[in-house]
Amino acid sequence: MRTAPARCERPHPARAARARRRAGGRHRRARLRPGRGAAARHHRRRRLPEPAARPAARPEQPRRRDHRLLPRRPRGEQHHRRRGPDPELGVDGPLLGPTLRARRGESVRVEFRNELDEATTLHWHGMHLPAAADGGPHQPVAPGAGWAPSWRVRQPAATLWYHPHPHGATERHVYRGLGGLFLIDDDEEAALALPREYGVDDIPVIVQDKTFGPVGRFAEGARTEIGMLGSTILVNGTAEPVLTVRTRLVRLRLINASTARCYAFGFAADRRFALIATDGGLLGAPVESTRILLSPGERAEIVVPMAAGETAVLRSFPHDLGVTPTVARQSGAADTLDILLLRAAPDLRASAPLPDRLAWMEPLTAPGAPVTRRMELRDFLINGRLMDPHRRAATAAAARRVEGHRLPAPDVRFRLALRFADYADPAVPYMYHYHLLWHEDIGMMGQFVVVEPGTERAVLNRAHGH
Ligand SMILES: [Cu+2]
Repeated sequence: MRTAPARCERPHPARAARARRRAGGRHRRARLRPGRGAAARHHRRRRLPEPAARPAARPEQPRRRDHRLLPRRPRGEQHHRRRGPDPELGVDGPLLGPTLRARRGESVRVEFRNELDEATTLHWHGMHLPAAADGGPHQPVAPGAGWAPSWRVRQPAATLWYHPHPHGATERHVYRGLGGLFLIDDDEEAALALPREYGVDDIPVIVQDKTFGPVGRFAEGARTEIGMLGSTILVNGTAEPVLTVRTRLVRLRLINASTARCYAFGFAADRRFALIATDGGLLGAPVESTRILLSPGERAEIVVPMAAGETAVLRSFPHDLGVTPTVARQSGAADTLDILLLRAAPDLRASAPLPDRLAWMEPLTAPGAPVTRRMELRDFLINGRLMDPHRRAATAAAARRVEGHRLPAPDVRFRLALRFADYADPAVPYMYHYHLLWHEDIGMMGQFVVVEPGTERAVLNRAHGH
């Protein structure tokens, strides 16, 4: 069982906000530039902050943990009107929010008070939980009101995150800064020789692209076909960050928390790293790689070997989204972006070598008669339709979250096997949607309820007023 190291600090102290504004001024009209020369800019870089961690319960404590979360504008913001109408938003702080942690088997309760002046929600992206705790657009929390979902953690160790999911405004709320990490721990992961000291050799890397306006505020820029693309990369809320590495192996938990941009993460000179986990948690074994493509909402954990005194720049490289060169350019797929400079200390602490095997993965076998649903994603529509809060599909008993975020190439068909094993609730739906958040806001979203086997027809008839 781990707790937060004492040296954790808030992700965005006033210092970071000032740094962002400075960066914003400098980057305002900057074109996206290739990452070369990053090493020469060390002196201008700022230490990568990691969000403060709220630890999981200790084994001797009751296995239950309460968290309070307050999405809000930064305090005193009303005194700074002339900076512009759209301040950044944060959860318990000026930007982003604390890292929540829970162990498998632990009960979590989150007390959430909305201190914004508009309705929002908090959605637990990737969490296996009852629909009523999901924080989708069906659970808006009015300004000044509260919401207190609770659930038991019933999934393997993984890097998840939380973000708002208000109907039609998800992109804006995420872009302006609401969101944070939710790390799940379990015994299986804890038994492996992996770097896991938060903020020391286990580093959250929340990647977002922003456009800064003339007064250093996030500006909502023009949208391309996929949504807004920013020319300044922030990691954990900080521009041009540097991470001092003190161990031979460093684990990076990469989270694409951007609203539209995909990233193909990798290092200069094709430095190899080990991919150890993706959205659902640990892989069966580490996979040596030089690139990992993450579309919005996706996570991956990589372990990077470092030598004493050297530097390495985590970049995003041009990647193939299966679209025409013009669309690729408009979608940011042709960009090279510096994400994070890793600078190894002159003396590195030894790390245990990575284990050959990681998690045991339960094979997903199709049941005798699976229900097949066809989804066609085309022209901003799913199956030719926009989101309609009154239309639902019912699917038999209980949910495994849909984690199929990858932007599919046109005319590519693929099959996903989804298993629904618990949490039937005929009244409250789950969402499935594009994680290009602008597309989601304009209606590329659908909903389904999970019901006990055999009750599908009755539930649908009731929902549609028959
Ligand atoms: Cu999400």
